[in-house]
Amino acid sequence: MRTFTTHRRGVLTGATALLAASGARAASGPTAALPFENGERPLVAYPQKRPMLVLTERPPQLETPFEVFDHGAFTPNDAFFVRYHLSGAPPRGLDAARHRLRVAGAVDKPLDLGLDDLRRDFPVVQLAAVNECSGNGRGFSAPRVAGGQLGNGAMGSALWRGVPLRALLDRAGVKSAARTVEFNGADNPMIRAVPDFVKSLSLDHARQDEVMLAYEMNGAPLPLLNGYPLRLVVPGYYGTYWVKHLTDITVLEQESQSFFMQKAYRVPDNDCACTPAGQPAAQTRPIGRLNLRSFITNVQDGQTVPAGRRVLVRGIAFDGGSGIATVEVSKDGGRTWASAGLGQDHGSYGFREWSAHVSLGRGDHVLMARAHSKAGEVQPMTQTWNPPGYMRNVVDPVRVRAA
Ligand SMILES: Nc1nc2c(c(=O)[nH]1)N[C@H]1C(S)=C(S)[C@@H](COP(=O)(O)O)O[C@H]1N2
Ligand SMILES: [Mo]
Repeated sequence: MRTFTTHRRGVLTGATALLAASGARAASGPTAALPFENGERPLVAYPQKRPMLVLTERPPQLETPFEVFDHGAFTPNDAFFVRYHLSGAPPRGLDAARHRLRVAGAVDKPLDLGLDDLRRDFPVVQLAAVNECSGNGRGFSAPRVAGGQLGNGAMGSALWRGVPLRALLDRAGVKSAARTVEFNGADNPMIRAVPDFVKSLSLDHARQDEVMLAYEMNGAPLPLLNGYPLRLVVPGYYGTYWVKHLTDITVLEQESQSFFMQKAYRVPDNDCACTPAGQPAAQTRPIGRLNLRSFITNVQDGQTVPAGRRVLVRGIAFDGGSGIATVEVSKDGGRTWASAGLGQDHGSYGFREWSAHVSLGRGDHVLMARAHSKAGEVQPMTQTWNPPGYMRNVVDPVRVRAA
């Protein structure tokens, strides 16, 4: 039996066995139902996690129970969603004390650093940022699309702490012909035919202030399943770029040829990143910034609320980094809107809480929230379509009965 060690917390004995056993438990244990066909999911507690909705066991893909988002602007580590591609993930035997990060390729001075070196020799940055999977909400796609049938629990906001990527690139001395920076983690394919999970950023993007290598999340070491002991954090961008268990940074003089840049995680190359329903895209580009979204978190679809009294409606909103300007709430399915109050500003990359009061007469009503970004965008009332079901951000109806 192998063991995992976790930084500062000692040895997590038998985490591998636990990962296997949790699969066995899933067959008969508690479940949660997502509101679409085949939406029943086992609720299982993996190591360092509370019970989460299991999409796949091998590799573990876990969704956050939606009610967690009603408890504040930060998603607790033990409830933060988990996404992996390669069946052997998470990698075994990770140990912060022995972990190495290499910076190589088109640089003057390749680096080979331990986490102690990162903490001692480089500046510290800390930032709240939303990590959202491109396919968050894919299960609601209409017409439906292939891929993990996710509800809205493949997102989370955390306070990330680490080292600015630019500081490492500067230390290594990037050559003048360099254009791209590639990132690889400790998880590897089990067979040669499967491509490794490698992602890239343009050199210009990699050098932006907010891009960091994080070793802490919400004041604690990263949970194993969220990238322990070191991950890339790309604020404002979809989670696919946030490479976990980071071991290798390679500076290139050309574009990355990785499967996960050239073939996967691409969207139609037009303004709406969309195609007519059911049709493929003629041209695609790598997915980029997070779409503007908002969610009502304290009232559920189908719920009964008191009639003729003030009812609190609250939730969260975020976008790709401009920040939230306003959130509006409708109690009549989008015919009229009223401004919500915004909660504390944790920076333009994090969740922004909001709340409003509505008063409802007896009968059926449709509540909605709609965010406006500081970049001047507004959430759409109808959802466009794309083949992989990425970037969902439509205003969602919450049907309630006042009684
Ligand atoms: N090493 C590694 N990093 C990875 C992935 C992966 O499969 N392996 N998946 C990516 C994708 S698609 C997403 S959405 C995020 C999810 O981060 P989380 O599991 O910490 O929530 O991790 C990204 N980083
Ligand atoms: Mo993802």
